[in-house]
Amino acid sequence: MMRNKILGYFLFLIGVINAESFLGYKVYQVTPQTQENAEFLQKLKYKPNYDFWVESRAFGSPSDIMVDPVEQETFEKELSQTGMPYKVVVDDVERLLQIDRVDRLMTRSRSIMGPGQVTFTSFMKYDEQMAYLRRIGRDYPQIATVTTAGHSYEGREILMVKISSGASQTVVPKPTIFIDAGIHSREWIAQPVALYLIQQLVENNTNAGMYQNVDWVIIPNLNPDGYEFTYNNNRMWRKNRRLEGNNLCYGTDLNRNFNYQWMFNGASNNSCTEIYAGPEPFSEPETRIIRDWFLNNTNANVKLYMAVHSFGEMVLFPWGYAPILPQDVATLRHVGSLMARAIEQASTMGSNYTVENSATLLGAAAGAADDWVKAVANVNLTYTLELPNGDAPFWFMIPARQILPVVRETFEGFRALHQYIQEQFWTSQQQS
Ligand code: 0X9
Ligand code: ZN
Repeated sequence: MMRNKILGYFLFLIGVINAESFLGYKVYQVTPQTQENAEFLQKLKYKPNYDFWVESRAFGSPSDIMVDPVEQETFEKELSQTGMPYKVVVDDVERLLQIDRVDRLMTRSRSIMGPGQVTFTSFMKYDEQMAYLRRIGRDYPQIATVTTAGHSYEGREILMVKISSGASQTVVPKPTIFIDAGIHSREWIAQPVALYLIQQLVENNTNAGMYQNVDWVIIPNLNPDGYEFTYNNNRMWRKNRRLEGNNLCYGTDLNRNFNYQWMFNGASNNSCTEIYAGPEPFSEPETRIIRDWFLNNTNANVKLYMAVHSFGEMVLFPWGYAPILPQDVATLRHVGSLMARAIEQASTMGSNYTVENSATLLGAAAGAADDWVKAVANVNLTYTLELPNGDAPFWFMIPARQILPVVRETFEGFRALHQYIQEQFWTSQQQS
């Protein structure tokens, strides 16, 4: 035990030494009042050194933007010129990271985890997550099929779990719900939400009804290179870790890399921004995994796709490339609300979800997975789920003690989705 602790502190120190420093980075809360203000903010997204943690939802609703020290003087001058109200809500991001590191150290040393086990009281490493998936594949071969969906750029296996009671007895396959999480590596509550869904489906017998008539395909960590990087080097890393050609900066925003209205809006060709769309659509191995799965599994009968992100308590639906509402907006809104209300009802932390078109609510962002799956893979119901972030002001650095309340309430949202999909798309002839 003592040895473990000493080792833990040692690793902590190594972490501090290896970590990229955010000393002097500030987070500004800026509130647009006019169209001009909103356009000013929109332009900042295309600049390196500005990282949007919270996107303004309307006039009068603030954006939280992390700004590099080298830009702060210019930024403050520009803000004064525009007359936009702002305040500094984090004076030094490095302080937040210290709190996060200590939280991780303490919670990891407390949660004793054997190989192949899962925990929701501390943040698991990529290897631990994959070991859990492999174990449930071995222990529950009748229900859970664990396969390698593909590899990340750095060669990490990206595992996928299919949960099913068996094939349909008719030519009509059962309806499928497809979930992926972790495309943005720093959104650390997303991967546990997917892992908890898997655990509850496979290991909690009272939920066995949830995979009798509906199949689930779940990728709990779609960006493992980014995730490892957030664990070891830079907690704020969002993109993958590929360096393209002579680019100055690493990483593509995988959620700008899908080939539907690619680069139309809200995406950048500058590799140093957080929203770099990559040199071309599907330039990244991680996004090709999603593309290839859908193209190779047209008979999977996917009825609902959800990308799990954080944060903001939102169920977002297409289109995201522009504030255009799809024809079936009423159904999208209805099903999204079923999920949102179920989560709120189960919530012990007062979660309050907004169900809305993503471009209307957050501004346009083209090349995201939800748009592609709807437009090209022809799944009508596609969503991006933005989870809660726990106690502000920790933003992405959600404390480990809040994993459990979030994963539990979100599971109730998945239960509501399952119920809808079963009612709408399953007929008794498909019984296995
Ligand atoms: O910008 C994103 O990729 C998502 N928000 S996040 O803060 N997690 O980065 C929202 C994506 C919404 N969908 C589309 N714009 N299509
Ligand atoms: Zn995200």
